[in-house]
Amino acid sequence: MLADVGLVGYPNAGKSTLISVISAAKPKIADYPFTTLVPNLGIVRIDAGKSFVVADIPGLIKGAHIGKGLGIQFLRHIERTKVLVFLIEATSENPKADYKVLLNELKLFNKDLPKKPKIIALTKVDIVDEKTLTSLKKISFGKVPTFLISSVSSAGIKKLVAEMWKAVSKPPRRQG
Ligand SMILES: Nc1nc2c(ncn2[C@@H]2O[C@H](COP(=O)(O)OP(=O)(O)O)[C@@H](O)[C@H]2O)c(=O)[nH]1
Ligand SMILES: [Mg+2]
Repeated sequence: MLADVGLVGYPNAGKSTLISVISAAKPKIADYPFTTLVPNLGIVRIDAGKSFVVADIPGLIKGAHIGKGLGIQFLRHIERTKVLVFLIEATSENPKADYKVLLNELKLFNKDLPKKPKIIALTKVDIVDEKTLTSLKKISFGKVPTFLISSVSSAGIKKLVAEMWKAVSKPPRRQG
């Protein structure tokens, strides 16, 4: 599998649904964890000649790097993607803590993984109340560009895809 963008996040974060709205792929979607047993690939078309491949990396949970859940067999796939998009549910009690756990899992698997260009998407904003939304808008994940999205209402999706394209099409940093 060769994808430009890898979607990482807890089971149920909305990875497969996002792929289904930004590409022509129709992955399996369900409201229970571990629906996705194989990475889904989708081609995102921006314009003529402008497209990239996105993959959802299933089953990342705490302990994935030592084989918990189903994450470990997929972590290998992320090693070959150029950009990582972290999907975190907007309804989470603590999105920052979730991000830390996810990032740490990647790091424990391969210390170079967190060095890849990163984007954060806070998902399912259609189901959070106005007050939560206001506080979510203020969360900062350091320098990592962050988007509030909903695959149901389409909120933020265009901006997220534009950022993905920007990161994918950027020439790699020159070594040494
Ligand atoms: N309300 C709402 N539900 C969503 C959204 N995205 C995904 N879901 C639901 O969340 C559940 C898990 O979605 P899925 O894409 O399978 O998550 P995955 O495990 O990360 O691939 C499903 O019931 C989806 O319908 C969204 O933007 N808004
Ligand atoms: Mg899935």
